[in-house]
Parts: sequence; C-alpha cells; structure tokens
Amino acid sequence: MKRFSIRRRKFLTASAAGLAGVTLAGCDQFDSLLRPGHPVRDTLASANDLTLAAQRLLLGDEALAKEFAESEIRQGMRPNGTTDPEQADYVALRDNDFADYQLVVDGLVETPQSYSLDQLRNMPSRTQITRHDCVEGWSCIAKWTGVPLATILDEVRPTAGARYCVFHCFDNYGGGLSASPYYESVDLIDARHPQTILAYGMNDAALPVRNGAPIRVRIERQLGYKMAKYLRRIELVDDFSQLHRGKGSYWADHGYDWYAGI
Ligand SMILES: Nc1nc2c(c(=O)[nH]1)N[C@H]1C(S)=C(S)[C@@H](COP(=O)(O)O)O[C@H]1N2
Ligand SMILES: [Mo]
Repeated sequence: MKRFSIRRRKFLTASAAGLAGVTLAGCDQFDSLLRPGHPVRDTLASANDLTLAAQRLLLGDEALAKEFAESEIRQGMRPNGTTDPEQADYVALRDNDFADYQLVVDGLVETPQSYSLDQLRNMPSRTQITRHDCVEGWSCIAKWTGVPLATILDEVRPTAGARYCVFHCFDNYGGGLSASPYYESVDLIDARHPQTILAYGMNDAALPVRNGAPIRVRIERQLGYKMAKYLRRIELVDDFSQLHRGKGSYWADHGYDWYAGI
C-alpha cells in the first residue's frame, strides 16, 4: 500500500506540472521556472497549491480514502507528537474523565455552539478503518468512530465568507521556549468530506489520551499532522494570516506543506 501511495503522489505532482502548463500555455519558460528552488516558482504558484488543485481535479472533492477490513488492524495506534498534554486546563478536564469538556464551534458562523462529549456521542456517527500516514515515514491502520464534521457545520451554519475550519488544540508542541500551541486548518471542502470526523472512539474503545482524547479530527486524504488531537475549539475563518505564524497550521508554520494530500 505504501508503494501505491508514493506512486500516486508522484503521479499527482506530475499532473500538477501538467495543469500548470495548461494554465500558463504559451509560456515557454515555465518548465525552468518549475525547477525546485527557483525563486519564481514560489511566487507563480506553490507546488502545494498545485497538488491541491490536481488532487481535487483528478480524484474529485468527495473521493474516499481507502478503507480497510478489521483483519488489517495489525497493532495498536502508534502515538506521536504530544501524547499527554500538561496544560492545567486539560489536566483538570482529564482528571474528571472529560465530564466538563465542551467543544466550542464559533467564528464565522450564524449559530455558535458548544458541545459536551455526551452530546457528540449521541449524534449520528460514522466508523471507518483507515491508514494513518505520518510524514516521518510510518503508517498505522486503525478504526475511528466519530461525528461527521459536516453534521456540526450544518448546525452552526458557516456564513458566506467562511473558508476554513481552524482546529485549536489544548497542547503546546516543541520544547522549552519554542513551544507553541498546536493547531491545524482545512478548507470547507475537506471539512465537509464524508470521512472527516470528530473522533471520540478508536479501535472500539474510547479515544485514549495518547491519541488525542477526548476529541481529535480525522482528515483521511491528508498526512498525519493534519489530524489535530486534543481539540478545544473549531473556529471558522476567512483567512488565517493573523493566527500564530500565519500559515494555518503548527507544522506549516514550521515549514511543512499546509495541504498535505496523499
Ligand atoms: N494536538 C496535536 N495534534 C497532533 C499532533 C500533536 O503533537 N498535537 N501530532 C500530529 C502528528 S505529526 C501525527 S502523526 C498524529 C499522531 O496521532 P497519533 O498520536 O494518534 O498517532 O497526530 C497529529 N496531531
Ligand atoms: Mo506525523
């Protein structure tokens, strides 16, 4: 499977170059401008935007990530990144089994809402067995249960100007003085994708603290770092340049792609 996704990624990148050629037909110099590291490349169109465009065009907005059989879950979900947030507000909630947890959904919405864990667990759910691919080079197949984010969006009703869902987390990541809040964002197409769920269950049990309790998001067509754990708030925005370092994600702020399509 790993080989398939690597091949697919190469294919998408190649197609992205093709797409760019179509957009800029007649521009003889475009090939050399596409060379990695060429300064014009970034201003013209980032490879990241092209990957997004190619994936959307070739696979469609609603194409599903592959789902697996129970027998393909070979081991527990390997924890990565933050595995036990130390922030006082998180520790207090955890010590009380998240009975007082509230997920806030606000920003550019008509009806801001706040959901307890029980409320989320009582909403229509979706269960999916998918493969999580971390950028560090490992993968794990696990079963996830949660509320489709689309259901929540239908309730809060994003305003016409809303473009992204920002996931704010409880944990800071990175050591010492450089530690900063973990956050992520996706556009509304990925937010409404049928496999995008706010997961409270993993492998038929409550989501463990090490994997993001009480709620983490699953964005199945992107890399692992998009799947924010320890959600405290989902904010609808039209732009994220004012948030943190302005790139829309903890790891994008640290040089990774914002769109991490696989
Ligand atoms: N809040 C938060 N979310 C996070 C991270 C993190 O450190 N903090 N790490 C990310 C990375 S790089 C990966 S691969 C996955 C790991 O999820 P897991 O611990 O369930 O394996 O969570 C992602 N979401
Ligand atoms: Mo990761």
